[in-house]
Amino acid sequence: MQRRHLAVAAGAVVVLGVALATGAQSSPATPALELSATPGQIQVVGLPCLPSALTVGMTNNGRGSVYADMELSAPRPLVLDRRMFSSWLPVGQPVSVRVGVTVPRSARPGHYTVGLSSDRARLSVPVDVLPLPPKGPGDNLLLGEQATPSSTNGSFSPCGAVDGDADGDHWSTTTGWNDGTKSVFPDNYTVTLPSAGAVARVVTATLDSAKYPAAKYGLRDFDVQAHVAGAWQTVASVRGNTSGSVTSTFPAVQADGVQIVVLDSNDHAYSRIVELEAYSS
Ligand SMILES: [Ca+2]
Repeated sequence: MQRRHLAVAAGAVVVLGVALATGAQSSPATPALELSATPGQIQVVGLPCLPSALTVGMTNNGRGSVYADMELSAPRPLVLDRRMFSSWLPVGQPVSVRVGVTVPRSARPGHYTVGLSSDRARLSVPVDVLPLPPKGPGDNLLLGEQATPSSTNGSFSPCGAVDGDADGDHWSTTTGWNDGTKSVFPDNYTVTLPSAGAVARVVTATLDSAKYPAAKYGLRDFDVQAHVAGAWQTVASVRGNTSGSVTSTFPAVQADGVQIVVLDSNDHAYSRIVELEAYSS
């Protein structure tokens, strides 16, 4: 049997408010508290660099400011990075916080629920745990795996270059990696695999868009390295690049990690990778 949540659009806000009795008696009115979650439904994959998150909020629709607690609960295998959200709530001013939702690699796919509750309100948020993406021949081995760059600029995410989005037109702090040491090289973008396997091709997509062409902003000189039997070895070297996407092919190695060592970029300032991919053939 399968529950379906077809009607919940991404970005929707699910709201369940509990209006409280506010009789015209002398007792002070208890505030009505409204809970919210955005999006109204999320999907989670058991890979370390494909994180999911909810933004949960509370709104005080009562007559006076209150201090409120929201408890968050979730069944295994869901893991929440917070279990409680407490805030002073002025009337009519929503407050919200981000809650990371992850599952281990071994999580069984299925439908689960994150529960939000306060004294006077409840809200359930459906969570779909998806199967792991295939990592066979022809599949990108680096998708969602742990990325540990040498540095990361500002609000960019270390995971931005293994999130499956290689489109330079989408370049932003959410899909792409930009190092944090301006005009200082080398910079490393390192991705660790859960076990060693054949790697014979690496595709490096650097920043390349109409606004930010690779010839001006992309990687210029870099080495492609594979972690083989406990040591990094250079499997390809690229020099003087001006292309948005560089495919490096080499005799297959048994690697449990792949990294790009950036020696220079075309603006001589920052290393920018939109997506890094590796394949077994
Ligand atoms: Ca990306």
